[in-house]
Amino acid sequence: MEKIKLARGDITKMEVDAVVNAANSSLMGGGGVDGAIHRAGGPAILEECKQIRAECGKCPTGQAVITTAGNMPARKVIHTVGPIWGHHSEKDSERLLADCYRNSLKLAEANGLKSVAFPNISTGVYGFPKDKAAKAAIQAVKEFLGSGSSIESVYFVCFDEENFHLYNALLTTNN
Ligand code: AR6
Repeated sequence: MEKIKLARGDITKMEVDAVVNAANSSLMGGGGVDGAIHRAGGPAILEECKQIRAECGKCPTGQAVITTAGNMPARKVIHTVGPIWGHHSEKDSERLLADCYRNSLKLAEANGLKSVAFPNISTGVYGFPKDKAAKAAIQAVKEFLGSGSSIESVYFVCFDEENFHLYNALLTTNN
């Protein structure tokens, strides 16, 4: 599907309408890509996250919220919370991970955003097996884009080599 693109590197540098953050349900920041996004975007992101926490409470697994992207080239950050591997059945984990991609794209659409960059949600600290995560992510995005979406491009931004090779193989064989 030509709307789906593969990129390698640091998601904080992406010139897209929205970068997605692999957050935790506190929305208060953390390590990995979450730390990188808050560092690159600056304190305005945390300020908005605090406001969301005050109004809506914690962000449940699979759900997504939106803030400014602060100093990053992107316009917005969509924060989603991936499942922690081992906390749910395998089937539920795959469904919750797919929810992250679907709900992030829904939120992008609702905000009139056309290009979205995703990191490989849950495949770092949260320990989701990378091959299973890549399959679930690609399937969820393809289904979403296939059902009449206003989103024009979705980037899978792979930071590590293993994910990049997995996505490269899956996207070239499935296209
Ligand atoms: N750009 C793109 N991808 C990145 C970057 C970056 N700058 N840095 C890391 N990755 P992780 P999770 C990749 O651990 O597993 C945080 O502490 C990384 O190689 O960031 O969903 C949160 O606050 C990996 O493939 O997120 C949560 O507590 C992917 O991003 C928890 O970690 C996801 O790894 C979330 O864990």
